[in-house]
Amino acid sequence: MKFSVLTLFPEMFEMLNSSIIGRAKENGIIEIETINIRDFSKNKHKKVDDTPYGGGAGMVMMPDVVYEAYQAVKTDNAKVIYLSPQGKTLTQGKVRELSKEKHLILLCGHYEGIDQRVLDEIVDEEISIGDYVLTGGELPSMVLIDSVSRYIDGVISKESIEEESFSNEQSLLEYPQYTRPEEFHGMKVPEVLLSRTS
Ligand code: 4H3
Repeated sequence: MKFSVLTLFPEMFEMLNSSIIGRAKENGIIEIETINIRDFSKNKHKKVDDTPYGGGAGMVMMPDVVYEAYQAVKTDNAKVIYLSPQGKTLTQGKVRELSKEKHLILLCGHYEGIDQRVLDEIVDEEISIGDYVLTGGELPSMVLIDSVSRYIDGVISKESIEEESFSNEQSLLEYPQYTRPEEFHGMKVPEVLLSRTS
């Protein structure tokens, strides 16, 4: 699975070099490419945004710069996702569906958003990670990358995927977990679990 992230803040994605996702990258199981949208500005001051037509607060990312960045990474089998509070809420079912794709292009907005015309032209799906507004699409992109990567073969054990919450049709909830010591601050591990340490 390849993720291409279009963003003004590629350094934020260094977080994904740690832990399980970092190891999956090292092992070549997933690839995460970040593209700095600013690199595609033709303006001498590397400007990427402008004031909105019709007025209002804040700045809007310009369509041509975003389009050029997209052109630099698109492939024939890529699916383009725009992270926004207006999108369809990400669910575990959606995560599993996306994990079957070969190439996801994640478009991260900043400021007030992105010119609607380039969104209409390149975006296949608009996704939200929940009903709240963030300063940019970077954190939602990372949430999507993390959740989708768990379904890629070799990233985590098969058992972890099968045992987890939401993964089966009954939406079985995860139960509380315990490890050693057997007693902590006077609280004991439930008796029923003590004979079943694997
Ligand atoms: C996604 C993006 C929340 C979510 C986001 C979410 C900034 C999109 C700007 C960025 C637009 C304002 N906030 N809930 N913010 O998944 O470019 O909407």
